[in-house]
Amino acid sequence: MSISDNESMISPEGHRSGFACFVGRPNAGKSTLTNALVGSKVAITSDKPQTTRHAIRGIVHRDDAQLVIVDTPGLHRPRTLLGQRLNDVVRETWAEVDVIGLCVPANEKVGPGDKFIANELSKVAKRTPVIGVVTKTDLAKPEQVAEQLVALQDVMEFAELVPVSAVDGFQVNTLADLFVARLPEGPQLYPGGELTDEPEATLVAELIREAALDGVRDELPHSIAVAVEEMGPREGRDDLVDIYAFLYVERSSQKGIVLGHHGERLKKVGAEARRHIEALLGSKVYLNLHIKVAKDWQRDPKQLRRLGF
Ligand SMILES: Nc1nc2c(ncn2[C@@H]2O[C@H](COP(=O)(O)OP(=O)(O)OP(=O)(O)O)[C@@H](O)[C@H]2O)c(=O)[nH]1
Ligand SMILES: [Mg+2]
Repeated sequence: MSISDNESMISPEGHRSGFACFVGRPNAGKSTLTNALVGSKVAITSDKPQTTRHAIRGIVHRDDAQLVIVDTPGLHRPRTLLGQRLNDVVRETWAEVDVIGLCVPANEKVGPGDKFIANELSKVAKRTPVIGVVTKTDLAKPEQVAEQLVALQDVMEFAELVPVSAVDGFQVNTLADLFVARLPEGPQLYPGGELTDEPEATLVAELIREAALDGVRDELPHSIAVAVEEMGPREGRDDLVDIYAFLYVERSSQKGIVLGHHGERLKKVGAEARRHIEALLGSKVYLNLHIKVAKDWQRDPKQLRRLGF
């Protein structure tokens, strides 16, 4: 076998690889779309704004390409230090990828938030192609989708515009094709079958946070953070993983809400999270979940650092 044959095994002729990121205002459907593209839940989702708090990589494996999707936090007007940090993550991410997808929901008018982001992206677009992605088409009438595509043409010059639905799968593969077409030729970046490079403990903490977000309102979703303190197989058992995690809130009044009457709410959150964690780890899980007050952590650099921001 010649050297060139050998090389072509590592990186077959025409094989592409690289990074695409989703940006958009909170709740635009970026994480749900990331999961739909990857075909597995790598990012948590919720109807609360600012669910995503770091750049999450999801990997799409195809015969012709390896596409790494980077899901980012929703870009927003920051009111806390955490908010500023999240926005920084978005800008750092879009500066590094091969192609950007700007997500705007089909069922909401193009607003100042979308225009603000588009305006910033216009500066990046000279270097990096930006694809306009109209999300959640299943929630809009076809006329509304068409109107949204037209409205988006006014906010910036896109390399492409595509309507998709992560829920019914409409054009999800088309979007993958559009991304892949803009990746450079190159070999696989991740081993076959790897869907994300998120550490297991992070995925677990996120699943707990997702369960905790369900049913809370107003400021509380923003105040919740979760950290896994300890995680490992129970001694002498290969079918049971022990997980000790802290659920942080910012004020003691919030602690009561998360706990619920006689701790009922927290129990439900734990049970729901455990179901998802067991599916993720493929084993039984004992989850020990404790609430802690970390006063105003969203505004405190020291506490933010401790929580990984
Ligand atoms: N019907 C429908 N709902 C969707 C679709 N995509 C997302 N959603 C819903 O929209 C809400 C927000 O979705 P996310 O994927 O968490 O949004 P996001 O843009 O990642 O939000 P942040 O992380 O806060 O920036 C959730 O309730 C999703 O279930 C879709 O294609 N169709
Ligand atoms: Mg998200």
